[in-house]
Amino acid sequence: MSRKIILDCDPGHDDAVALLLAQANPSVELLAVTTVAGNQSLPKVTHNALGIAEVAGITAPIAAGAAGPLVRAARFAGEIHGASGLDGVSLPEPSVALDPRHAVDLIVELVMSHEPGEITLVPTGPLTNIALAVRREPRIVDRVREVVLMGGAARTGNRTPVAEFNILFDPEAADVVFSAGWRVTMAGLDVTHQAVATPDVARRVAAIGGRKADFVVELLEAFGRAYRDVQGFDAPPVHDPVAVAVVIAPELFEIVPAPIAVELTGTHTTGMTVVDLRPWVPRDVPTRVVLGLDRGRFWDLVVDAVR
Ligand SMILES: [Ca+2]
Repeated sequence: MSRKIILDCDPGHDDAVALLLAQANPSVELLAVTTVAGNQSLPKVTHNALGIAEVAGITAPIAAGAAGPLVRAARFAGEIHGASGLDGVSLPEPSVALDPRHAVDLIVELVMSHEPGEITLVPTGPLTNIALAVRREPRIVDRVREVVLMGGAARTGNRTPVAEFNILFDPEAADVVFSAGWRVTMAGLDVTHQAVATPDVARRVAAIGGRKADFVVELLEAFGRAYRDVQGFDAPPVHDPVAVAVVIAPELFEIVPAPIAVELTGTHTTGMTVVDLRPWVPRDVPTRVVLGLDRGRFWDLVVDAVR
């Protein structure tokens, strides 16, 4: 039986791969795509989502959400994703129309109109929309099956020594989501930095041919350049599809229950996800951290999705 998901994203090169995977893999059913400011401004990431939907053949509703963090000023990720949020990639003009509903309303509507435990939320951007949905309709906490998110880090950050971009962009929203009491599975940098797209991945995708494959090859090249220039990676870590893959095939991942708190007031640690991995700490908590993956089989999922 396929798992119903709502993908909340800020495309973004790696969000694009997450969307392709979610649309094509038969183990998940994409109910809606919602957008949030993060990698770039809300109009830009929403435009990108519509263009990606065109390439990926997504027919689910696409709705725009929060234009900025709950409390703080927005700081986009232009150095990685460029001025458009998807630099270096040729995007078709979208023919699908944006859904008129606000993303937060759409999330609440879908979760409340499905059976409890049916819908999994998969956020791959800042957690603003998800936090707002919890505030707007607290009953979604008991109805959502699980939140599987890309964000955070148990060990090393990227925006700061300890903070990952999505969480640092809106730490107050992340705090709401991590402390709500529903099951949260955090696929952060600990695992996504292992999900690197080495040249053999690009070669496999290129060999498929066609519009979708060309799009992904272009996207991996642009992402590769940015990660080489800015963070010194030989091959780019493709973060966001990891969260989708955790829903599709959890057996490919090392997932450990652990208490997770979001640092809001640290002098040097704001936006850090504090993951308690001390062995004697009780593990009967609703939060889990993903620490490892079967890299080969992860890329098999992505390559199959493109095919
Ligand atoms: Ca993202």
